[in-house]
Amino acid sequence: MRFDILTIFPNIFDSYINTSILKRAQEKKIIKIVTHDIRKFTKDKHNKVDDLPFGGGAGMVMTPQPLYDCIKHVKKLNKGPVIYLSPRGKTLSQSKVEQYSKKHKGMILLCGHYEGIDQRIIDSLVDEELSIGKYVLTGGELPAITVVDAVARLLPGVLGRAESHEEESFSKSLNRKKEYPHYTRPADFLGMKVPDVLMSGHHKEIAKWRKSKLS
Ligand code: 4GS
Repeated sequence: MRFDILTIFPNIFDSYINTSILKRAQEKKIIKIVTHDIRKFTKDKHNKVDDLPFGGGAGMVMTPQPLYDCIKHVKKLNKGPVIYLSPRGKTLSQSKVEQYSKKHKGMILLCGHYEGIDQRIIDSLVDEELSIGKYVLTGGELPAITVVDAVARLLPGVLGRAESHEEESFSKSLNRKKEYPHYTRPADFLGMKVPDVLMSGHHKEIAKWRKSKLS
């Protein structure tokens, strides 16, 4: 699956996408992640990406021309939906993440800054507005990384047995509930003991206990 990320801060992504599981997924060619610097598509001499809001008020708005040219350029490389990360969008959930991972060969993720982007870009080129939660961030970069990470880990071959997504919070197999608690060695840590049933070897009892701990 191909992810194209449109941002005015492409360097934000360097560390996260080139570490651990996303790094290995790219090496294995299961995913491709390409960042695009929106500022490179400016045409004015000061490379301005923002401007004052019509109607007045505080803050700046991302100006349409660089966004328009950048999105048009990326649409030639990626046939997936253009998704604008914004608190106005529908909130992301694990079932939505599963849909993206199954339905699409690619996604184009547009990161906003300041007060947001000119509405005419949303009306003409954005397929979907998506929020990662009901709070406000300084930019859409963390939401974009969140979407890439959540979708990529569901693609076949990305996770090994050690990081399996068979039984985890919000998975179908756990009826979309929060998962049960986990323990590892030592059996006694500073006097805090591991529940006896997990040490018993009774697989049926362990499954029953884990089910009882779902919420
Ligand atoms: C979110 C969010 C967000 C909104 C970007 C203010 C800068 C900021 N994007 N889910 N302008 N929550 N975006 O807070 O997606």
